[in-house]
Amino acid sequence: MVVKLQRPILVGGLGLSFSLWMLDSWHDSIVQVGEFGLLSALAVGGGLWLFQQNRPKDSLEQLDGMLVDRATVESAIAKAETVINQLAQEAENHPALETLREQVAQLLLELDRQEIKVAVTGGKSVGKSTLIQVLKPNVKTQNLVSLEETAPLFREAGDNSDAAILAEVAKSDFVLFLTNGDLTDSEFQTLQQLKAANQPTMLVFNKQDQYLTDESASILLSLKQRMQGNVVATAASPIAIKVRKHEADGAVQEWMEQPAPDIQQLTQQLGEVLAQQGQRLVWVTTMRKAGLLKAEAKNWLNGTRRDRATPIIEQYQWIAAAAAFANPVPALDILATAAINAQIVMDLGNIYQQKFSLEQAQTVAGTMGSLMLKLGLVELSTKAISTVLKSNVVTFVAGGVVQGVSAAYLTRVAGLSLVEYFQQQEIAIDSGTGLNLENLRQTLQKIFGQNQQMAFLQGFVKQGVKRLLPEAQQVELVGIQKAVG
Ligand SMILES: Nc1nc2c(ncn2[C@@H]2O[C@H](COP(=O)(O)OP(=O)(O)OP(=O)(O)O)[C@@H](O)[C@H]2O)c(=O)[nH]1
Ligand SMILES: [Mg+2]
Repeated sequence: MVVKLQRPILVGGLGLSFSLWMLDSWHDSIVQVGEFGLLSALAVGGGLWLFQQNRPKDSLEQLDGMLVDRATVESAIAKAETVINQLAQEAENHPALETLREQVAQLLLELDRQEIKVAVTGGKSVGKSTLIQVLKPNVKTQNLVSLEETAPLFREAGDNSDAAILAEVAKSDFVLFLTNGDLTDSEFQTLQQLKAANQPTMLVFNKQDQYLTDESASILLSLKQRMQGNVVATAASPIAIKVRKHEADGAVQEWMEQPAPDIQQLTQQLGEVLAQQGQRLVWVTTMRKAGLLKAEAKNWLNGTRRDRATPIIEQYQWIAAAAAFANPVPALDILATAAINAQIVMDLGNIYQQKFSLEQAQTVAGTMGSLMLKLGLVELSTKAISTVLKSNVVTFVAGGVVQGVSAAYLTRVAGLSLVEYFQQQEIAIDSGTGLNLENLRQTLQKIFGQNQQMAFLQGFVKQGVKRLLPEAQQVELVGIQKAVG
């Protein structure tokens, strides 16, 4: 639905005056805003932005599935580089560019790295140090192999030092994950995490000598079932056993004897993996690092784009507010239409390298408007805003204030949703049909939820009222607020 505005609207207040002319219709409006800087001065605090990193795809079950060839890794590095170049294009002097580029160069060198890094990790006292000690002389391959122990995992519940340890682990090419029996929940979750991050891992059931033979066999079996293979049992330092010797003369001698470490299975399997797959393990690591680098570059890029998108959203927010205030229309569908127009879609799309024709932008705007209506967002926010207004501020203000503030609020939600939506789109949309409705709907609901907190709404309403009401009423308003608060 389109509302014709018959005359230019002049909105003033508190010296924050700005004028705007909306010609023709809400959709194809030509807008001029004076004192644009004032609009951006209305910076709304951070924390509203959600940083979403690309999550790794469901990992493949077996080591074989994780392994990649050189060309695949090279193309992953190239993709990271593309994002970095895009950042350079959009923010020439971005402070992160130098280190990002260094990292690319580093990754290219990494492709030919000869040394294979094996991380030995697990909970406290599972035998990491002991295992490394006995394993070192036994790992013989043509590649150099380093065995590095991490700090113990799972020290305290909810301990975030685990994240730092796992970040260290992520730099290694192969992981030996030690456990001393059936997996605890946190052990299992960490193993899943490693798998999801495409981190080749072998589960090592150490201290198997602490169990009876059939007991340890059944533990090994259950571990194998949970991990789908890739499990070995060891005893890096078996418990000393008492040896009793009966001499010919009837004397009995007793002494403690330290059995040799039982690590044959591990040495054999690890040796095989390293010898046969060493190079590919290095590539998998490089691939992971390329993915992280790309995500980091994307994050910077998104940050730069958000910095440019924010003032635009704010600009449109107050334009919508002023228009709805000056020409209050009670119907919710008109409010939805006022909140999001083709121009904001095009402006934000430009920032995110997603160019829309006017027609496509109109479709997107129309879709978003009707989504907001269907999802009940328009009704909900209008009600919430009028509640805030009544309880907090004034009852005597012109009816247009509710519409004005609601329109601003909806523009904000729509704008932020578009930003979030664009961020998730990997490739530019060349046609309006590229719009992912389901995705857009979810994003709208999410962003609406994030901006619905009472504290935020109250602040927002206050801002809106300040913008919309002339100075005289402001004074009264402050007085009433003081009396109420
Ligand atoms: N019975 C038995 N004890 C073992 C075995 N492996 C290690 N231990 C003992 O377990 C204890 C801890 O071993 P460490 O190698 O220090 O364990 P860790 O994981 O490095 O310990 P932190 O670094 O402190 O987390 C020592 O007393 C080892 O002798 C094993 O296979 N069987
Ligand atoms: Mg240790």
